[in-house]
Amino acid sequence: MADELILLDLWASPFGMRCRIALAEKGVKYESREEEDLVHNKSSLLLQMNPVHKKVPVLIHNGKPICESTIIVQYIDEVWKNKAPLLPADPYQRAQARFWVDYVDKKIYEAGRKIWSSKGEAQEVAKKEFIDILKVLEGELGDKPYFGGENIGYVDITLVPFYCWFYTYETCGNFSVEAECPKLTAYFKRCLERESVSKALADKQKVYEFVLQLKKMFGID
Ligand code: GS8
Repeated sequence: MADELILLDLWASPFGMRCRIALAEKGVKYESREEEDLVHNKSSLLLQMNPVHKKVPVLIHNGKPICESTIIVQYIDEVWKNKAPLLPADPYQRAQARFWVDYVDKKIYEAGRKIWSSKGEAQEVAKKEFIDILKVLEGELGDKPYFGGENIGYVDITLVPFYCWFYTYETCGNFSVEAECPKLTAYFKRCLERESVSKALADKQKVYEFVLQLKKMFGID
C-alpha cells in the first residue's frame, strides 16, 4: 500500500518550507493542507495532530504525526533513504550539522521578528544582532557551495527559507543584507537555483504584505 503523506502547512512559514524542500529533494509526493487562519481559527486536524504546540508544520505519515520542522526533516531523511542523504553519515559531521541547525533555529527567526516589530533604537539593536548572526554563518560557510560541502543538506534546508523573509526585514529596517554579507547572499542565490528550493519559498513581496497584516492585527505600527 502506498504511503499516505499529508503536510499541514502555511505558505509563509519558513518552518513549513523546510519540510517542502526536504520532501522535494527526496522526490516524495504528498498532500499539502494549508492552515487558513493560525491566529484565530486553527483546524481541528492541527489541534489533534499537534496538541502540544498547536503549530505548523506537521507531517502526517500514514495517520501518525511528526511535529517540529527540524525533527520532520530528520525523519524524512531517515525514512526516504533512496535519494542522497541530507545529514552526513559520520557521527561527528552529523553533530556539527545539528549544531548549526540549532544555531539557525535559536537565532534567525527571533532576530528577524525583532526587526519588523520594533523601531528606533530597539530596531537598530535588532538589525545589528541580525547581521552579526549572518556574519557568523557566512564565516562557517567559507568557500563551500553548501554548509555540508558539495551537496545541499540539513543546515541549508533549515536556513534557506528565511531568505524570502529578508526583503521584509530589509524593508522594515532599511538595510541591505547583500551589502553586509555578499558571500552569504551569493550562497542563497545558489540554493535558489535548485527547483526544490525555488518552488518551496514564498514570494518576498507577499511575505512583506503578510507581515504588514500581522503588524496591523497585533497593533504594531
Ligand atoms: C516552529 C513552528 C512555528 O512557529 C518548528 O516547526 O520548527 N519550532 C517550530 N509555526 C508557526 C507558523 S510559522 O511562523 C505557527 O504555527 N504558529 C501558530 C501559533 O504560534 O499559535
